[in-house]
Amino acid sequence: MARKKGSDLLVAALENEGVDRIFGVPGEENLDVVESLRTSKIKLVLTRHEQAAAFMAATHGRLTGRPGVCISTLGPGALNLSTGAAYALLGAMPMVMLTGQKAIMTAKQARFQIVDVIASMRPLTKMARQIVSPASIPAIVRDAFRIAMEERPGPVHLELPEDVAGEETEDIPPIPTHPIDYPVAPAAAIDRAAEMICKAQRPLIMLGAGSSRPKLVEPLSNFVRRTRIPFFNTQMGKGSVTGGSNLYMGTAALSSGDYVHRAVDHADLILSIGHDTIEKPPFIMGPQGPKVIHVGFTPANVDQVYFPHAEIIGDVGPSLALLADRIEGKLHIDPSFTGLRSDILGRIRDRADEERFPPTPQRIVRDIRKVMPEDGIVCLDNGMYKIWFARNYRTHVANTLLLDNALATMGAGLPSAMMAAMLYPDRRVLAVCGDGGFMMNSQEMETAVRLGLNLVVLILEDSAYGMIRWKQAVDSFPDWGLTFGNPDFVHYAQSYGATGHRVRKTDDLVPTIEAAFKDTGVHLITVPIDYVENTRVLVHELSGRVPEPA
Ligand SMILES: Cc1ncc(C[n+]2csc(CCOP(=O)(O)OP(=O)(O)O)c2C)c(N)n1
Ligand SMILES: [Mg+2]
Repeated sequence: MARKKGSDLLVAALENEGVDRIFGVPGEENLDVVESLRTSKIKLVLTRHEQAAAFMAATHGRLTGRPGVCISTLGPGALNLSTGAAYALLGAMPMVMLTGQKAIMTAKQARFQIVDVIASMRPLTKMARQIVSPASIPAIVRDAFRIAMEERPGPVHLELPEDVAGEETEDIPPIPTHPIDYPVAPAAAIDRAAEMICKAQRPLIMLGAGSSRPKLVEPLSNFVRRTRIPFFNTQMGKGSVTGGSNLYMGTAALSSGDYVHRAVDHADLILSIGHDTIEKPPFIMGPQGPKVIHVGFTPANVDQVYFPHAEIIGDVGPSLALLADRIEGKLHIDPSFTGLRSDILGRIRDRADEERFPPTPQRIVRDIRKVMPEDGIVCLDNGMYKIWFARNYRTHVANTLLLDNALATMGAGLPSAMMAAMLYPDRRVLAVCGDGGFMMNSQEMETAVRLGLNLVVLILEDSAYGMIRWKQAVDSFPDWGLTFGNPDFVHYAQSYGATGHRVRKTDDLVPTIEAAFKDTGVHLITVPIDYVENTRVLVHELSGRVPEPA
């Protein structure tokens, strides 16, 4: 029988899982793997930082349900994957991380570059394992992919030492894959929930992060269409229902006190679908308030602010279909939700047309919605603008506003948009970043240009870590220590071979983004942002302290 190296078995196992790209920065310990990749169907996509590779791989998992794969060397490279691991763990994104290691049978370089990577990955992953023999590779890889994909999805880590990668063994075939179906919730649980919903006067659906799983698009939309129950969503549940938009009550970008919470306060029962308590609470449960039914692949995590009264646990799609069978046509949805809805959405639209320069966040969100088709994908980094997008950006298609309300890390905006652009070359993809977050992974502009991606990056310039500066002001601290200078972003883009644009008047924003999309390649657009609205709306207006200024 032909002999194979450990790295050949690894790559064959990855091909067996349908992997088509691996993102990362190899080190010398990965060279056998690189050589095995050279003759495989899998592309090696070099990034300029491992963190970006992990963000891209995680986003692959988020958008497709199939783990993205990233690779790094030992020690320093592996540690650079950590933030991406945490991003995937908190965000429930399936991902497989492969890292190299010095040989385990010999120690010719003593302890040079060695850190206990497995130990560092353990709290950041669903599984972290060292591969100690080539013969175990097919089984370990299959197990890793299953664990990464199964509910609740997340990252796994495999460490492949240099000598195991290079060691020859018999050619062991990969383990065939098969689809896995989850059990459907038991009838008793569905009956109980149906009874509660039918008794309720003012039921309301909440779509949480888990409802954005790619396979739930159809079943969730059907459920809303059949039951006609009004719904709102958490930040990461945005867009998970298509159609039925006349039932959309808003997005909970804050935990309480926002306009959408009028609907929450009005409800006497909340059917909470896919809520994951890693998200900043979309509403606060207390001793009073609506009854809550949790629907999820896994039981609810009970927290001080989330302790459901009943649960439907099982495959969400078919379980909800059974629930709809029991309640369809039997509900009397309170008509006052309709009036409440137009009031909430009207408030959210406030100042979206304002002409002032620099533009307000509301205007920027409105303009972006204008240039993005329904299936266009907006990928946010983390900053103040995230709250505005979560509140104000209407989504009609699942996973068309990618934001991170879980780890809420800066630096993922550009890499996640690059991944979206690679997966959906025919759709418009826009990264929206603050001037702080963009600079945390801006080196990937080179990767984006090298890959020939069609991508537009919008930078919101306030020369500050704006969100922290805002919090500083809200907490009555003096304005101190949170501003910085920026490079000339137009020249910066050009130096990478991208096209740079600077928006100088508010009315230029739409045509500039539109022209960038009509052209091909990577475009970077910088626009200043007026953050006065942060305090005016999110503090004073919502707390009712300040009347509308003229
Ligand atoms: C990696 C990381 N570091 C720090 C933070 C804390 N943080 C949250 S928002 C923010 C400021 C973001 O600044 P910028 O990207 O310019 O966006 P802005 O709020 O100014 O629009 C900071 C420092 C974080 N979330 N992630
Ligand atoms: Mg900023």
